[in-house]
Amino acid sequence: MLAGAVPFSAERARQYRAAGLWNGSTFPAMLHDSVLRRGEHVAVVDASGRSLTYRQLEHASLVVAARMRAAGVGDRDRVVLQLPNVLEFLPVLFGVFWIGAVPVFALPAHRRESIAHFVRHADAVALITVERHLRDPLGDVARAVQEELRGEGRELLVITHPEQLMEEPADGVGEELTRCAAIDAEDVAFLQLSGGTTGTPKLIPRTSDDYMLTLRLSDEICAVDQDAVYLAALPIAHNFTMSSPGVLGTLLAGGTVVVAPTPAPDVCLPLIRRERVTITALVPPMALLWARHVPQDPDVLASLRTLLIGGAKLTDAAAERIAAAMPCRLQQVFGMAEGLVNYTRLDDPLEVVLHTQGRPMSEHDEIRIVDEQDRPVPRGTVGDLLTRGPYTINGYYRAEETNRVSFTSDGFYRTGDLVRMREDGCLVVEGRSKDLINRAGEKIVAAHVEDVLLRDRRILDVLVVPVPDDVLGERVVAVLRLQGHALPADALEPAPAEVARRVRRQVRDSGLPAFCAPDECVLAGDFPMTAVGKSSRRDLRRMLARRIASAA
Ligand code: J2J
Repeated sequence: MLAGAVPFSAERARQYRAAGLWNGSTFPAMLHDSVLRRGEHVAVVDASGRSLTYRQLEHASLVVAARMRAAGVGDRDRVVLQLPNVLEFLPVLFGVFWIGAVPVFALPAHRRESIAHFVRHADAVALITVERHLRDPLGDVARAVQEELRGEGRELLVITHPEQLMEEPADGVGEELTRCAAIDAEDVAFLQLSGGTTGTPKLIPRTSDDYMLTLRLSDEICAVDQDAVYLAALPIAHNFTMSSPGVLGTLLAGGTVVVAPTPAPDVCLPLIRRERVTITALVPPMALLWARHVPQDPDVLASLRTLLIGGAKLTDAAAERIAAAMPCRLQQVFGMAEGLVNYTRLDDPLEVVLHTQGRPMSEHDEIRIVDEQDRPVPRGTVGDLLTRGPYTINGYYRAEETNRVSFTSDGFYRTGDLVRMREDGCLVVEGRSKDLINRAGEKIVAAHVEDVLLRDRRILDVLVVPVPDDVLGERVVAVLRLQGHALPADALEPAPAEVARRVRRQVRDSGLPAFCAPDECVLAGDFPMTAVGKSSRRDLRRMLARRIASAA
């Protein structure tokens, strides 16, 4: 096992093997299987229409492997990938797998501090990125990180033209260079990043065996087969887009991956029509945006069968809005890069699809919902979600201290999510344990207030956050984006008195306790986003704190 990763206990590993959950498959083997079955089928196509068949994808990844190996990258070396959604993502990824190196998945939106942190923390030997993505000079960032490390006496190989890695050398790629590394499926295949909306991302070691299981289960639950055409709208590097069922689930099934440079509807809707996309995945704010831009022409979305929504809470009101607007079925996904993934099922009643975050993928997923003393709460009561299972990690990479608080002594991961389990076994996410607003001792679930407010069609989106208050401890602030009220992206301004009155009345009339009514309402241009496009409460709280400090 890669040093710094926490292995499964021998007993649990034995059970998972015996139950056939882990089957020894690896990523190069998975791709080769698909080549055998689907060699001439298009594996990946990008927005400009460039494409690779399965055979071409495998060949390109062998060229990448040979070039990486010739550059001195070898078995178990860590390689940070900061690649946007470009065609090269897949050949580079499989090339890195092929030589037994360990990719670390940075997101295009990560800034220099985070990239430097990943490189140092993983002790990476190489960083592969592009010169530019949208307006971001990722190449400059990479070279700045390289300089920084050089100052510490460390060399970092930086590659900013991944397409050059795919160029066939004039004298071919020697057989020796393209020999696949001997890969142990129970060892770490890559380091994924934690997606929490707080703090610096942690590194998550996932094994081939455990990840292959998530792909197989996801394909089955989402009905992804060789006819699937999956649109990667969110960043491919994110665990949701990568595996639920995502890009890798689609390649496992022998389908086609369509790569979109951004999830914006003006980019994605034409791609859906052109490539006859059957399935895609979005975070809730983006799904709400799509729902407002559904084209009149029914042909545009005619091929789309499934829209997966996950990554952050989809409130009931938002779910209803999206279901009413989108001409396809919805599937909610409540997943985490640490492992556990829950889905609503394709044959679930609409009520379940709209109002729950589904249930675990595997019957081997162990779920505990507990109170502050780690005692199980009665069914239906909100508590902290703990989990353990055949594809959930046992510890973050090189993080002994964090692991002591993030895992129980018997190996359950503390998700930090507040959930309740309904009688039918479905989970409902009520918030993050840290997101509770504590107003003079009254605990307020931000998502409940947001849900009530989203029922008003004039409100495009809303975040309810706490702001420190001398009297109350924390007061409740609703930050609103209003229909027909465009503001500059980073604007925050007090809402007109009549809007604030309406908002308070709406919360009180909803049956929520009176203390849930926002003490203050603020209008915003855009919400700050995390690297994958979830609305970031943490950044919004910071912005509000700055605004309050400058007003004082
Ligand atoms: C509420 N909160 C959710 C949901 C994630 C599939 C889908 C998403 C992710 C992901 C993923 C939520 N409702 N439907 O990896 O494979 C919040 C929870 C969770 C955290 C994990 C996948 N879906 N969340 O979002 O590692 O708080 O993974 O613990 O980025 O997002 O974030 P991340």
